[in-house]
Amino acid sequence: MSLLLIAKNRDFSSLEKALLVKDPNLDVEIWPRVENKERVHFAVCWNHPEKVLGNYPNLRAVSSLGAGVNHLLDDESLSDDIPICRLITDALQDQMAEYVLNSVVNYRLHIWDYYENKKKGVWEQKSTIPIKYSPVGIMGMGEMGTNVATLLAQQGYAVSGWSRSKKDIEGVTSYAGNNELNDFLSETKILVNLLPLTDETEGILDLDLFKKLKQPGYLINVGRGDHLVEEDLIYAFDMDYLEGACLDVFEEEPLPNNHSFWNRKQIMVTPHIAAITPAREAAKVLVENYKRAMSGMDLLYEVDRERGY
Ligand code: NDP
Ligand code: OXD
Repeated sequence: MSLLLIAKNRDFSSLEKALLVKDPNLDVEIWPRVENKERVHFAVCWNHPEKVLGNYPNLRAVSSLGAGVNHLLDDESLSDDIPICRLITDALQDQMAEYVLNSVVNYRLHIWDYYENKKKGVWEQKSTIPIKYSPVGIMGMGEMGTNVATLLAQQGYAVSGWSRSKKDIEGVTSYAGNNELNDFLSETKILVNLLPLTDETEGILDLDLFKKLKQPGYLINVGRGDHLVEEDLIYAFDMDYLEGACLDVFEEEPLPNNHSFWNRKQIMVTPHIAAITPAREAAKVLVENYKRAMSGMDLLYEVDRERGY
């Protein structure tokens, strides 16, 4: 029985090492050099080639190498009866909270304007936007969103969260379902997207939604690129619905060299790095789920295929 790591353009050496430290008896294979396809019982995938999973007839479970699983649910070669799980760790949650908090603070302090001014030798003081004028709304109150909301609330921000079901989190106002989306948006100045990508959420970040924020709003997209209607972001700047955006995820990754986002002053681009699990922590969860799958137990962080997350 083997555990297979599959990704395009990824160096798996530290993860392979960490998996073997965790369990020296594990048989780890790295795609595309697979000795025996029949022996592959557990696959760990990130940005994997289309239909590759159909090559392994004895798969018992598949894990994402991250929190998102849209790449696995979209893979038609993966049969419906194979359980899919996610990789959630404290490190992933903490990094996400740190990334969002930093993005919020950079916005309030106009850090990106100072960065531009430094290139031109311009000394111009701007008033920092007070916390009380910076209510944050988080779309998606799951493993990531809850941690982000808690940290921001502890820092003194007015925080609200939007999800399918109501939440009870200290210092956080909860809105649930489509009926409460408009109320949530009207309370929000800084919008953080931490939804999973599903049929329901694809394209949710559009002009109509930006229009409903406290204006001008600010967008932090750390969910998926396909949540955002890219041309609507530009219209939203032109119409002053939004004054800026910090984007970590894009429709096409890497973001193409000629993409207009690179030259937009209002947009901060980071290369999908908001949260990346360190190999040692990832190995703990992967080995646990591998063992569970081999012995027919329920998996940690198993995905509900019907819901799509
Ligand atoms: P979870 O599955 O734990 O949480 C998803 C949340 O979204 C839940 O609160 C859920 O509501 C809510 N939700 C789902 N569908 C809807 C909908 N139609 N309407 C309203 N709310 C909805 O996901 P995670 O928090 O672990 O991760 C979220 C996403 O963040 C990932 O899917 C991934 O795309 C992205 N991500 C990005 C990273 C990066 O580095 N940029 C790193 C990690 C994650 P409910 O609670 O009611 O079910
Ligand atoms: C994830 C990601 O889903 O890094 O974990 O995007």
